[in-house]
Amino acid sequence: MSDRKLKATIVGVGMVGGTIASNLAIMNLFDELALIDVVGDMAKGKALDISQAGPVMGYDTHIVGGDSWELMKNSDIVIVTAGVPRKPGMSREELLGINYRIIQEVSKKIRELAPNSIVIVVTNPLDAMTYAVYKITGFPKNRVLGMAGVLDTARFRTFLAWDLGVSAKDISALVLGSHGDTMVPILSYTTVGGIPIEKLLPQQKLEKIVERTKRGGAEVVELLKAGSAYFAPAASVCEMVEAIVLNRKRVLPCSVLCEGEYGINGIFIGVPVVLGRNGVEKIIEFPLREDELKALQKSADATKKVQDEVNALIEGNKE
Ligand code: TXD
Repeated sequence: MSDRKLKATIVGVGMVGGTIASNLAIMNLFDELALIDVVGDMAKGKALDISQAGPVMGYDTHIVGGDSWELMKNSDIVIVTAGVPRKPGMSREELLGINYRIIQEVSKKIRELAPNSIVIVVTNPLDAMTYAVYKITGFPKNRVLGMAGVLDTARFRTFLAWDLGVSAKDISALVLGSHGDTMVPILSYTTVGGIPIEKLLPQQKLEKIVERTKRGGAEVVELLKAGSAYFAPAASVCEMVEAIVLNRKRVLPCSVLCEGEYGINGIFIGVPVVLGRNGVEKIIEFPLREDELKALQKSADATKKVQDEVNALIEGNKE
């Protein structure tokens, strides 16, 4: 038997990162979890707290926390949730600049200390930050992916299930595109126990649900008053992690580098992929309805603009 230990690191253990850490411990996927945050004592405190839930919840994962980058050494999976959310009066460009600097530092450390890891990015603006990690680490494209589609799809499935009065488990759906206003819920391939959704709900109702899905994050933010959603985002990340670690070959929408698929080139955007031990094992390309394909390409155009800003930041940072 191999004595190789599986290790995951979470960089940024705020609301989303802390919840991911707790979930991963409960899921018993790793021998070791490392929690890194600029606020070192907070990361240490969360590591301690989650460890102490172990005897009750039935796990004995070794969990460490702090502000030292060394903690991530030799991780198999690195999850990046470090960043700041937008504050009132702050422009998206300002947020992009601040989070880019954080992502830049994190990416360099990943390259140095966890060179063989698979990186899952959560920080917003999601698709552009995933692109930044890809560029700065220099990792192959199968080892850098962003989480958004699983969350957006989970929200879509939840709303559909409520409307139909059925279990959300029986709703198979797909939300593609960028994590933002231009996301594309694919109605033509959404089914309820195998039945096409468009046969079960009138167009007007579906449009309302699509709109609510697009505002899914904002709706939670408005209610929480401080911060944004974290339970559903963390659960979504963990589903991706499980698919990779257990080599499940799950088909999930993730932000990955498209190179010609769906007519999109050189852009990180949400498309269906097969997730397994090698990370992104394959992008699944299938014929979309014309309006859906157009919406996906429009979403890619919007992402490209932000990605170009990232490119400018990368260029500006070269000595
Ligand atoms: O679908 C999605 N991808 C998203 C994305 C769903 C939910 C949240 N989404 C984004 O994730 C959100 O817009 C943020 O950019 C991140 C993290 O959200 P969270 O709600 O967890 O934010 P917090 O609670 O503010 O946590 C961020 C932590 C915080 O503890 C900081 O101290 C830390 O990041 N941080 C850092 N850690 C390490 N290194 C550096 N440089 C650093 N800077 C901040």
